[in-house]
Amino acid sequence: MRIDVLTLFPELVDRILSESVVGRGRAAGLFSVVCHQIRDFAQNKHNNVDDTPYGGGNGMVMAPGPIKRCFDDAVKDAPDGERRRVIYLSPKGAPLTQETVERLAEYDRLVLLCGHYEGVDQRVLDAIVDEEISIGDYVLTGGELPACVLTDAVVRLIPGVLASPECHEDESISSGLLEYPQYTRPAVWEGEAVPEILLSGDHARIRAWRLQRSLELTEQRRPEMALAWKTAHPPKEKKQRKGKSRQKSDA
Ligand code: 4G0
Repeated sequence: MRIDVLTLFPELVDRILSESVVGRGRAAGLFSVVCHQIRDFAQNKHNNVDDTPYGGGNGMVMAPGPIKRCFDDAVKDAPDGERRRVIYLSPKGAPLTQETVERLAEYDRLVLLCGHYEGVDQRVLDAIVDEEISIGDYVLTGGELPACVLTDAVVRLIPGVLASPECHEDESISSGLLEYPQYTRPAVWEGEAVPEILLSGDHARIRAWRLQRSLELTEQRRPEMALAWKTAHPPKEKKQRKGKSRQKSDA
């Protein structure tokens, strides 16, 4: 996969995506990230890329010209038949979910457009953007951190980026529940012991304990998620009791 980021702060995005697990996957050639400076495609003498909004109002709007020229330059050598998705990071986008991340991980190329000021002229969005995505209900000074968040979430699904592929299976969120608490050594820390069952070696009981912790936590923090999970995982049918002890309420 190749990810192109169209931004006014290409060095910021490049630095963030050069560190840690993402940086190592990138250095190993498991995917590539190319950051493009929108300002390089300004055509006025001060290299301005923003202007005042038609109709009045506060702030500035990013002009369509530099963004379109930057985009055309970014994709100029794209092979034909390439599966490409152009994404605009914005507070009014569709909420980013693990499901969206898994879908985006299937593309050959993602082009991420980072807005600033009060956003981007609607005409260039209509011309080049396939989907508008938000990483949450809050406003940031630019789309760069959301672009890095999206990139991190997508590239960790690329084989080889994470140490072991099983990391995806057990995961909170994709399982539909929040993750159970984790513990490591020492077995007693500042007087607090690790739950005894985790030291028992009884894997069936450990699995049941973890599921119970996950369910309780999800009930407390994300009741709507717990409800959805319970609907998808009805309790297992108990073995049929013998006729004599059956009650009227059994119908
Ligand atoms: C477009 C995304 C982009 C419009 C971008 C701001 C938060 C998110 C930006 C605006 C962003 C998010 C109208 C202020 C850049 N902030 N939640 N800031 N307006 O994903």
